[in-house]
Amino acid sequence: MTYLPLTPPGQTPLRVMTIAGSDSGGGAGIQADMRTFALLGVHSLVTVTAVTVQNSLGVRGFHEIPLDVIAGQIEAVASDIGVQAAKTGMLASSAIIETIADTWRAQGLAGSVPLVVDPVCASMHGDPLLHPSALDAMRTELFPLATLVTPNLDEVRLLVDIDVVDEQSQRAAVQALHALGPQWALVKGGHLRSSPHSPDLLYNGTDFFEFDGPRIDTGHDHGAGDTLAAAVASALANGYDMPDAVAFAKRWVTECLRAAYPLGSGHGPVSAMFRLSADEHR
Ligand code: PXL
Repeated sequence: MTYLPLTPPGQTPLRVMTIAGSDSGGGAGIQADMRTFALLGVHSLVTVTAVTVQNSLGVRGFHEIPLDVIAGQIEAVASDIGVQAAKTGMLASSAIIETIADTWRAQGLAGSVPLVVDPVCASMHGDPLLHPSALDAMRTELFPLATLVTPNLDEVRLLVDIDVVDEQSQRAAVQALHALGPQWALVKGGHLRSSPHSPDLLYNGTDFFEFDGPRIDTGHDHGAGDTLAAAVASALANGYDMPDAVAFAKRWVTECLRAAYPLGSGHGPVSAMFRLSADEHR
C-alpha cells in the first residue's frame, strides 16, 4: 500500500493531536494512537483525559485527569506548536467532554482543524470507559464540532438506538448519526459478525460511500478502532479529502490487524509496527 508523505529528517512534520486515555497495557488509547502517528510520519501531540489500569484481561479502573489540566494541555500546544488534525478517544465523563468542546471552540480550532471523534464507550471486554450519563454530552456537545464520527456497532446502538444488522439498518444508522451534527459519519461494520467482509459506510448528508475490506478474524484486535481514527486524522492533516482519508485508514488498520500479536493471557493488540518490518524487507 502507499503510505502518507514523509517529512525529511530535521524538518518539522505535521502535528496530530490525540485527546484520549492511557492504556497501561500499551495496546489501545493514546499508546495505539501514537504508534500510528509515528509510523505514518506525523508528530504526536497528546491531551491525556484519563489513566486506565488495565492488562490484556480487562480494565480494572481508571483515574480522570482534572478538567483544568485537560484544557491546559490543548491550550498549551495549540498556542505554540500548532495542530493540523485531532482525534478523540476515551473521554470518561460529561464534564471532560464539555471541557474539550469549550476549549476547542475557545482556541479557535472549531471549523478550522479537522476533528475525528471516536465515541469510545467501553473496552472490548465490556468494561465501561464512558459514564452512561455522558452520552448526551457526546451527542450534543462534541458531535456538532466533529468533522467525522466513527462509532462501532455497539456505540451506534447506544448513541442512536439502532441495531445494525444489514445494509438498510446501516444506512439508517449513519443518517441518524449525521443528523446529530458532524460533517461526516462513518458506521464501521467490523462487528457485523455475520458478514465475511467488514463493510463501512460513510455519509455527509448527501452522498454515501462504501468501503469494503476483508474481515481479519484475529483474537487480537485491541486498539483497532483507535488505530482507524488515528489514521483518518493523519490523512486529513495531510490534506486528504474524507473519502480518501477513510479508504486509506481502512487499508492501514487492515494491515495492523494482520500484524496483531498475542500479549498476556487475554486479547493482544493490533500492530502498526508491521510498517517497520515491511521497510526492513523491502
Ligand atoms: O479501544 C478503545 C479504548 C480506547 N482508549 C482506552 C482503552 C480502550 C479499550 O480498552 O483502554 C484507554
